[in-house]
Amino acid sequence: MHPSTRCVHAGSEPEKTTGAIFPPIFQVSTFVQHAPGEHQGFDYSRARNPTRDALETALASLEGAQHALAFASGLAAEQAIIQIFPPACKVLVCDDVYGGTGRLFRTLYAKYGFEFCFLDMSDLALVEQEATPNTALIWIETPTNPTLKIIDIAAVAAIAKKVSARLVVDNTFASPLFQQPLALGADIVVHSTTKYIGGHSDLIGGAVMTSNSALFEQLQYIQFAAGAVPAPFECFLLLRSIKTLAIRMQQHEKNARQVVNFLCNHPQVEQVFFPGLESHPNYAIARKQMTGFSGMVSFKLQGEYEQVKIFLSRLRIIQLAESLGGIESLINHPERMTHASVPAALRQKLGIGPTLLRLSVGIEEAADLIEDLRQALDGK
Ligand code: P1T
Repeated sequence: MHPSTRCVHAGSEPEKTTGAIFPPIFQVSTFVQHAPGEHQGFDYSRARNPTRDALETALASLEGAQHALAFASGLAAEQAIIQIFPPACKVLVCDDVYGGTGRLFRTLYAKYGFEFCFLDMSDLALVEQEATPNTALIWIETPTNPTLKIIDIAAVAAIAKKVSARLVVDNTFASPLFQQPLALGADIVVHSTTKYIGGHSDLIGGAVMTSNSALFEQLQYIQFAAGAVPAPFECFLLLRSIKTLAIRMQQHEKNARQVVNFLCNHPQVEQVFFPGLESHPNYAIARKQMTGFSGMVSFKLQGEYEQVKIFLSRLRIIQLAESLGGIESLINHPERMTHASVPAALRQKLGIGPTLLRLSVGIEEAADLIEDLRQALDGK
């Protein structure tokens, strides 16, 4: 089935008792039992809820996975994954991860003895070198946040296999529409559903997908036992959002290409980062493993932070805010916002400096976005 059709129908079986076209919001905490322990598959909403079931069916379908689990946030989903692994194991993490992911690992999990090793995984030789036999987990985000490097998923999966490590791919930036990491050899996919899957900047959510039943059972137990589950209303909103994911992604990408073209030709713009540019250093891999490049674009302005601040203050349509993947265009200053928790030396190495901006191109008319950028850059 084509992904667009799956988006519309996955998890949306008509409701059994009434024939309602898609599942309602089961806004309940508990379910009546006929006798102790005898019920219809649902006993308490932390364990299972029909609206969440429907969402999880849709999420699995999107990633071509056997199983999916929904969480209260992207970071809650990440935390569930980390909890599968024994403390004191080595974890390779791509250096350009979302600031909050790095913070979760550095400040909350390192103290349990996990050895987190942050490295540039677009350099496969480095991954080979660091993937020693005590490596239990390799964690990548591709495209990376915020410099949009591309990591070769199939190649890293092969390295992981050699040392019997699990490979996790954070697929938030590409969305399941444009990249399918499980088919490329990843064991687990994680998403912040707050972003493209939710798509409307109106909820916080996370998801984990896998086709490995043993991993799924462990993750499901953690979801139940630790309890970071989304509310039924959030599940409903996500199900509703998924129906338009394909069409939104096409528009994000179309707009991003036009915005990139404008930025590349503006004298105030020093450098543009977009995996769909032939000049991008990882363009060949992007072409190989992605079917689209989504709406994320980063760029460096000429000058100093003061000029960047003026530029940001002049924007009228594009809003300065954290997050991404919503229908409205958002701009972010990674150094001072999303990646402020990254150690300064690493930020410098990654090029997350005072003039770097990250733009999440929305689904507005591209000409309006370009005009907004133009007037803010030109000051007239
Ligand atoms: O915010 P939350 O739903 O918990 O998701 C965390 C997360 C995980 N992975 C990636 C790639 C992310 O970008 C995020 C959250 N990112 C932002 C808030 C941001 O502006 O980059």
